[in-house]
Amino acid sequence: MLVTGGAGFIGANFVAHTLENHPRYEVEVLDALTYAGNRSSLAPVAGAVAFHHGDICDAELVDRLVAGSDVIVHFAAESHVDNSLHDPAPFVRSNVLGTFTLLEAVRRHGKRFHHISTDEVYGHLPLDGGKFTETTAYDPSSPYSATKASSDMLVRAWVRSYGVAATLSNCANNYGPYQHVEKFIPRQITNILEGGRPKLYGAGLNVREWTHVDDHNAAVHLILDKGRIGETYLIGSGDERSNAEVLGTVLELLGQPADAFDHVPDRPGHDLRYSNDTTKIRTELGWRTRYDDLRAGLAATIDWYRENEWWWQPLKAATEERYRELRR
Ligand code: NAD
Ligand code: TDX
Repeated sequence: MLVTGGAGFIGANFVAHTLENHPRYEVEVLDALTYAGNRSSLAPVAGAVAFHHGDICDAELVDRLVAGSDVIVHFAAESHVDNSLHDPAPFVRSNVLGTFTLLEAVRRHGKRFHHISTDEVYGHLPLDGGKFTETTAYDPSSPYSATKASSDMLVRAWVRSYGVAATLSNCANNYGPYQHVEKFIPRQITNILEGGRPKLYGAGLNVREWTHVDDHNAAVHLILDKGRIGETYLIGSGDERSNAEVLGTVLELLGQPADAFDHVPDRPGHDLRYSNDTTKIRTELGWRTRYDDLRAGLAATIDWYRENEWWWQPLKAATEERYRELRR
C-alpha cells in the first residue's frame, strides 16, 4: 500500500491504524515534508514503513512507486483554508496537479486508488438545518475547497473515462493526535498550554462536525475492503458543535475561566456549517463510530498535547508568526 501524505496528521494516524489492524499490508509513504509534514509523526512505526521523501507532482517518482504498489491511498494535500486565502498557488499545484499525476500513474498501471477528500467541497449549510449527501452539488467557497473539488472531479472522470478503480470519501472535520498546531483545536490547546489565549474567529457561531481521526481511518479501510468502485462515501460523526462550544469545553478541561480567550477578526468567506448525511456508509458498509463522546475525545487529545510537547513545540512560534502575517 502506498500512502501519500503519510507524514501529515490523518495520514500518519492512518499508517499506524493500518499496521495495527490490517497487518497484511506492507506500507510505503510518499510525502514531500512540507511545513505540515513531520517525519516524527511516524516515529512509533518507523521500523515498519518505507519512507519516500518526494513530491506527488514528480511524475517519474510517482510512476515508479505506483508501479510497485497494489493500493494507493491519497491523503497528500495542502490542507489549511487560511493559508489558501493568503497564497492559493501551492493548493492548485499539490491538490490538482498532484492528484492528476497520481491518477495518470494509476491509469497506466491499473492499480486500486482511494481519494481522501472533504465535506467542504459542497459549500456550506444554514445553521438551522440541512445535510450534505453524496449527490449534493459541488459549491466550494475557498481556494482550498475549490482545489479539493477539482481533484474529486478528476478522480470521478478518470473512473468514468478510463475505468480507473477508484473510490472517494469526503469526511467532516477531524481531531486527534499529531494534528498541526495551525488547526482550530490544537491551536487553542497549545495556546493555553503555553500561557497564551485562544483565538476565536468572529462570534464563534460556525458549526463543525467533529470526527475522531481513527473513526475516519476505519471508514477508509471499510471502503477499501467493501466499497463499490466509482462511488463516493460521506464520513462524519454526527456530532455538530459551534466553535464557541468546543472552545468552552477546551477551556473548562484545562481549568481556565470561560472568558479567557480573544475574539479575532473573522475568516473571509467563512463557511457557516457543515453536516454530512452518513446513511450510505452506515447501511452499505456497516460503518459505526467508536469515539462517540466529544468531551472525552477532547480530554484525551489535550492529554496527548500535554505529554508530547516535544512534537508540537518546535512548530508553534512559526505558526503563530504566520497567523500574524496573514492578518496584516
Ligand atoms: P496535513 O496538512 O496535516 O498533511 C498533509 C501532508 O501532505 C503533509 O505531510 C505534507 O507534507 C504532505 N504533502 C503536501 N503537499 C505534498 C506534495 N505536493 N507531495 C507530497 N506530499 C505532500 O493534512 P491532513 O489534515 O492530514 O489532511 C489529509 C487529507 O485529508 C487532505 O487531503 C485533506 O484535504 C483531507 N481532509 C482533512 C480533514 C481534516 O479535518 N484535517 C477533513 C477531511 C478531509
Ligand atoms: O484560530 C482559529 N480560530 C477559529 O475560530 C482557527 C484556526 C479556526 N477557527 C475556526 C474556523 C472554523 O470555523 O474553527 C473552525 C475550524 O477551523 P480549521 O481547523 O481551520 O478547520 P476548517 O476550516 O473547518 O477545515 C478543516 O476541516 C475540513 C480542515 O482544515 C480541512 O483540511 C478539512 O478539509
